[in-house]
Amino acid sequence: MQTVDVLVIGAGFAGLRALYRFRGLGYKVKVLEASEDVGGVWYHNGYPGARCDVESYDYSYSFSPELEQEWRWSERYATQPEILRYINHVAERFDLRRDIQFNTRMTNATYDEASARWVIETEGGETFDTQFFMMCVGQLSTPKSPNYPGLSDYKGEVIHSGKWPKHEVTYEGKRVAIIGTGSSGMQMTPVIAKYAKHLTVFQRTPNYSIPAANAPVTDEEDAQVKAHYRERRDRAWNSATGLGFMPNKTSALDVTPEEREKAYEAAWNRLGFGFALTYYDILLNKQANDTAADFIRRKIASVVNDPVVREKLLPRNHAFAARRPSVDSGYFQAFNRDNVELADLLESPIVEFTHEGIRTSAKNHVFDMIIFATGFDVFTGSLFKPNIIGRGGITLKQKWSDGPVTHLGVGVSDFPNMFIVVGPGSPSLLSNVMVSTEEQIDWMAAFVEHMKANKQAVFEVQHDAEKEWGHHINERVKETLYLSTDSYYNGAEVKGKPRVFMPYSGGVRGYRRILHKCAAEGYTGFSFAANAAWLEKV
Ligand code: N01
Repeated sequence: MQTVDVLVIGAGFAGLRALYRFRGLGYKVKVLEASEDVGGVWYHNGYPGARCDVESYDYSYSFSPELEQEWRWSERYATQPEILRYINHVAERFDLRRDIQFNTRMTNATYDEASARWVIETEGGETFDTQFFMMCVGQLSTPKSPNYPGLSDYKGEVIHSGKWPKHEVTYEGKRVAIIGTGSSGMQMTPVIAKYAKHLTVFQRTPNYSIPAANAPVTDEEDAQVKAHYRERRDRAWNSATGLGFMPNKTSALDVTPEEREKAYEAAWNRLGFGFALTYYDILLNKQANDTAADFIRRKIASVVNDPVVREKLLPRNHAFAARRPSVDSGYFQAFNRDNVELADLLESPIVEFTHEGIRTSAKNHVFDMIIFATGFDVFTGSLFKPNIIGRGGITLKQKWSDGPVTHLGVGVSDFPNMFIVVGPGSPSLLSNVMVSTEEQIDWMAAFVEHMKANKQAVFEVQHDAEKEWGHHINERVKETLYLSTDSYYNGAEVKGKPRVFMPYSGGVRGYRRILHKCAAEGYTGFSFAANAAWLEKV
């Protein structure tokens, strides 16, 4: 059995950051990673066209000014290989690999009440004993593939976007299917379209998307960002989304249609996700939202030639950004190619897979390769994979049977000394997740330092605090349009999943203030103890 102070699960952006921070404070840290290398989702999502839809300079670590200065991003939105190179660079530069154990999947984590420590077991039969236990497993890391009748009969290649093979995948001369039109499907479509003999995109829900307006980063731009990096970070930390866009105080309904058109046009051509912040109430008021949605529909319509395909691609059944919109590079234009076909699943659902392809209610499709871009079991998928057993033998799955409950998205009652990073209850997927990751980990490190200074060995979330935070999450989301549609924010992506809104919609800046207030007031909502004996009394 190995004994450590902090055991971290996952060697993606969050796990590496946790290792760096806690090791720097003198704690003995170990990271367990199921895969053979660092990178988390960026290791697995190697599909063609994969790139970040947050600008490179903002989707990067802020903890080291030297790292900021020496790393040179080549494009405004970095591709997956470039992000993976960055993660590897960080791992090397800060000598992180020596504390990461690869090819090691955690299967069980059990809180031992007598010692007030966690016992972690792995698939390979190893055991670790740790005081603190951190889940850094991401939110989009358990791929979800529909289980169609006949799937196992299909003789061609089947690939999931979130578990892209490491061998080279070629499309030349092939008939390819993509199922799903979320960010992954939309990113890969124009790239695969260029090479495949024929590409069929199966769409269930038309999705909003904003052009990436990607471009190479010039030396001048790079120097400009690097000369003012702190100010840029400050803007990100103090913005609602962590993307650095400052709140616009104007309502979309308080300007003339001409002014609005001009503002949307400017944002469309330059801002990526910032488009959603053209007016402060786009995500708060349906009428305001309609103005943005209508603008996007007109933009989509203007680039698709075929009137029937055009109509099918227009998102109409949900408010813009109430589900995660995409940032694309030529998705809609790809349907103007002769070799690209849109298959509308609402009109003609999939009946079954056959040995040579897919049969819908309309026709038989023959494919050499089928790609599932069907998303993930979001937020809880990877938290439920291992068996996490807290106080009194309760499992995390049991505890969250009606949906996740947390205090501040940091910890869970009955699971002492366990941290969850950018999981449910935190801004997470509603923010630039890099900002939220660093914010939480630094806060957790200060929290543990506080415990050490006060000679406390155990923390636990108070039940009332957890209830209050859940109430606050629900109150904040009611101010928005997020509840107006089904989405993975509210558990609709997996049949039978509890339908609760999981991330915190109060914004990065607001969340940050709440975390800091909690710390300033002596970590309200948490109980502390010097040893395990107190647990009997709680
Ligand atoms: O997954 P999704 P994703 N039959 O869940 C469809 C991040 N990301 O991998 O909407 C047919 O968004 C489903 O249809 P519907 C980003 O946060 C970031 O694309 O359920 N179709 C939908 O169209 C993103 O939001 C980047 O009706 C089925 C699609 O599959 C998140 O990851 C890049 C189906 C799934 O869309 C997930 O994106 C890529 C079925 N049975 C991803 N089941 C960056 O740029 C599902 N679908 C950083």
